[in-house]
Amino acid sequence: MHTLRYAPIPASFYADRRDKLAAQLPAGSLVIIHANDIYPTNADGTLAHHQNANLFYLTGIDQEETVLLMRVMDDGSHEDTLLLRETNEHIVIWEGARLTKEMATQLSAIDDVRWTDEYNSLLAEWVPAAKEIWLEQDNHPRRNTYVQTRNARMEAALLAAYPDAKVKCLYDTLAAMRMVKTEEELVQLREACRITGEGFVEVLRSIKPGMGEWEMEGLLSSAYIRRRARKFSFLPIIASGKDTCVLHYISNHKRCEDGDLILFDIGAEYGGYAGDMTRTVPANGKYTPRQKAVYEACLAVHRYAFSIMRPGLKKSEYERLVRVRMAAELVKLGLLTQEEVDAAPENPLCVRKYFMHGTSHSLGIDVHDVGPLDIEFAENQVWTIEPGIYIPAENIGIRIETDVVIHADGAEDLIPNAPLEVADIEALMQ
Ligand SMILES: [Mn+2]
Repeated sequence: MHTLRYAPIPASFYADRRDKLAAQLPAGSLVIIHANDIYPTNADGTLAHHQNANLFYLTGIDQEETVLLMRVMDDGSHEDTLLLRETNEHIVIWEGARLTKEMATQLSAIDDVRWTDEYNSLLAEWVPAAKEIWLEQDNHPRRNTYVQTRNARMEAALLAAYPDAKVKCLYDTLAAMRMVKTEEELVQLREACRITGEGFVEVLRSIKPGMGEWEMEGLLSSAYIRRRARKFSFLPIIASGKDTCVLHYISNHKRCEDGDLILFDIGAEYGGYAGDMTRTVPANGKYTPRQKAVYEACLAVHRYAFSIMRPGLKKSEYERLVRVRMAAELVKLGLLTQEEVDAAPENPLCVRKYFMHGTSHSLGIDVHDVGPLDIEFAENQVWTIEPGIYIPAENIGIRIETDVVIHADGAEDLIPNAPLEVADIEALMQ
């Protein structure tokens, strides 16, 4: 297989995922999952294709117009069919290489691969025979979109053609599966995280006052893509000075100045999996005493969060414990008074004045991965840990983020190659 930039997960993983999904669906179920659309820009332009995460999770196929159909039979077995956009020698010349049926079988372990022109005739045969139609409806709790996705459009078309079809939503079942990573997925995530950290350290050595945030973005892009990342896993935040306090600053248009902090919230995407890391460093290679004090307070909270993350702890309880610890640090920094904290010592929401976001989100194929907002931590989940302290009046915004996998005895750092300690960062920048 020489068509991919990355080493793919073995096809047995995808067969196993489909077995596990089918085992949770009643006999007579028909699963239909489409690729994401390629979104238009203007004229004949398009955005890059970004595969539907659930389709990728069940097939490993990263190509537009792909469809997965699964039929759960009366004996509990399942018959899987993959529909691919047709390719031939003529299409290859005009549009570039697409997967052949043989390549798709190698990647997905699905033997029955056909071209997409069979879609409607297969539905005509299989929809009326199915008891339930299980569709990919993205119900992420923070989803916010006014664009109809390809899966939503195909659902509307299906219901128009088959008004009696009993439609069910796959979201919760697939979210529960995707929350817990397999060994094969951890291989991809470890590589995404390795690239994320290693590329950052390469760039860190060349930073100096006067450098443009965009120049650092360019160097990082090179450092990641040279290591076989496809791209950044999300729009990179490279924020100097006052913009370290802007949580989603992405214009990266300023030159950093002597005395500034620079906040990097960045990640590489490898093999369809996302890294997500934040480091906050001094433009001139040395923190001021105040910057250092705030940094070390944030790092203390980061290390505390890391130390308590373990199976069985509820996410909401973890966030509360982190707020308690953060409150103590903010009092030491003179940002909160003890009286403010004592008003609600068990859950000091007053910390939100300086730390206004959550400490952790799940990570996987998506940067903000699937799963309920409140959940119990469990083995083989992958989470970020990213406390921050933002003081706009002092042009100090500090966030320290790593990614971890949870084991029976606690969290393992997936980005150990990027420095955390003040002394280590300053040494690398000399
Ligand atoms: Mn994050």
